[in-house]
Amino acid sequence: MITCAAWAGKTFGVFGLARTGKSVVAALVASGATALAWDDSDAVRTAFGGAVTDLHTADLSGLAAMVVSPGVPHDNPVFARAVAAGIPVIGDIELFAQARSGLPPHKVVGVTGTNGKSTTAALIHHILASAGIPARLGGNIGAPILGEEPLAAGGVYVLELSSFQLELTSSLISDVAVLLNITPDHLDRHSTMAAYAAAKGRLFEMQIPADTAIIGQDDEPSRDIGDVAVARVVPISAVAIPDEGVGAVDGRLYLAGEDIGAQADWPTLAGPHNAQNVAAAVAATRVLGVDRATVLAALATYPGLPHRMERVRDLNGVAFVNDSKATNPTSTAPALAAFPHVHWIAGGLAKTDDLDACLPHLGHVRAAYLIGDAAPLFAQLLDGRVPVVMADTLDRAVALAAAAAVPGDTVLASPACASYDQFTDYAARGDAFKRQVGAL
Ligand code: UMA
Ligand code: ADP
Repeated sequence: MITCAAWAGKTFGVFGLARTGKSVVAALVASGATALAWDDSDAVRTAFGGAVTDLHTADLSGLAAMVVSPGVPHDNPVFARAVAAGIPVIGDIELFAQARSGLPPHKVVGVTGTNGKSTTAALIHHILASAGIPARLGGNIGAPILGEEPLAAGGVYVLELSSFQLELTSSLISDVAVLLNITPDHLDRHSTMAAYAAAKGRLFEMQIPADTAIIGQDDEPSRDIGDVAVARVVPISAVAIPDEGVGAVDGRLYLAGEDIGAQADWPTLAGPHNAQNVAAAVAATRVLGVDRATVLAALATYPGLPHRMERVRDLNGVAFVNDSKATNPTSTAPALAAFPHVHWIAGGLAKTDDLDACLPHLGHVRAAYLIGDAAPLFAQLLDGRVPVVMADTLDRAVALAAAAAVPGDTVLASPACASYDQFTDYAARGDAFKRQVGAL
């Protein structure tokens, strides 16, 4: 666990008691601070087990800060109450930033972007580990960073950072900051693309001149962030060879214009979306001093992450692929493109009112099996383009798709939607898919 002497004797509000909140309470208490903990859900408060304080009614004056979980929307009254009481509203990443001065000398890599954050952060961590550099992987990937053990001197903390976390962070200086891409997502929370892009841009605003910014060039909102105040900006692209940056063309990757290898040699990193992730990870680890041969060898041994194009089972010549982490149309598009004959399980809580990013790849889709809230909307959007089956639930979708698939086909769960209408999160949805496929 990461603790901080400066928190001792202070009192903090901790709002939200799921993964983030629990790690925050533990780190504060272990540092000698008092944590006034609250969660709006009765069930979560009960599961938490410890003492709770209703932060909607408690006197907040004198608190050192209100530490809010990233999933709590900003219209929750706790934000206005904290502001009215004159106390800062922060997140667990800001607490980590505060704790850094007490940690042995280290570096931080911050990774953000709409899609590919987890893959890129995990790949950077894997390359560093392959190079023998002590490293920790935490943040939005599902491992709150305060819950991790501190690293010895010379270590690197690799943080996956969501826009929600960045909005609650004001002093995280990333030695290397990575922005992969910005496409429409989370617009229920951020209301406009400009506001969403601004949240991601904070990662670079917090940097100092000695730091490095690695910035995706393949979409306009990301390119717009390129004008940052650091000495070194490394451009990355999945489709072009940027001068002095890392980019891909026709399945080959180039570092400052020099050919460094073929994607075909990196089995878990196929597809143009992964070319972007690899470019970012190569750029980041080269900046951190890992030699080229070690980087290349590590790309070939990267094991991949669950719920991202995860091949679950081959049954009678039919492949079953769990891509539950694809929670918006842009992240589903590369999955549809990757397989020639797809029985596509899609739906859940829609994040956009279109499927535009997926439309170019519908030629690969034999049928769409629609589940959850978005099923009627998606049925309308796909009408006349591919056969549509209203499956309603994931288990029916798996059964119907498996019955229809013939050898050579792929049953792909890549929902292009959030999961919260039917599951606790994308991982629970992916686990359910794997269980149902296992039972076929
Ligand atoms: N809550 C309230 N009041 C509210 C809203 C929520 O009390 O008005 C409570 C809920 O009852 C719940 C807690 O707040 O107990 C939820 O907090 P949370 O959603 O932040 O849950 P955590 O388990 O702490 O997970 C968070 C991230 N969740 C979100 O950003 C939504 C996790 O990212 C992250 O892995 C984890 O911290 C550790 O850093 C998940 C995610 O979906 C994977 N992220 C989004 C994404 O990747 O697209 C951004
Ligand atoms: P994040 O952590 O940002 O949600 P992940 O690495 O978990 O991203 O990948 C989620 C899904 O997004 C994957 O299943 C894949 O289909 C898609 N994806 C991954 N990387 C990219 C990228 N660079 N651009 C677009 N889509 C991507």
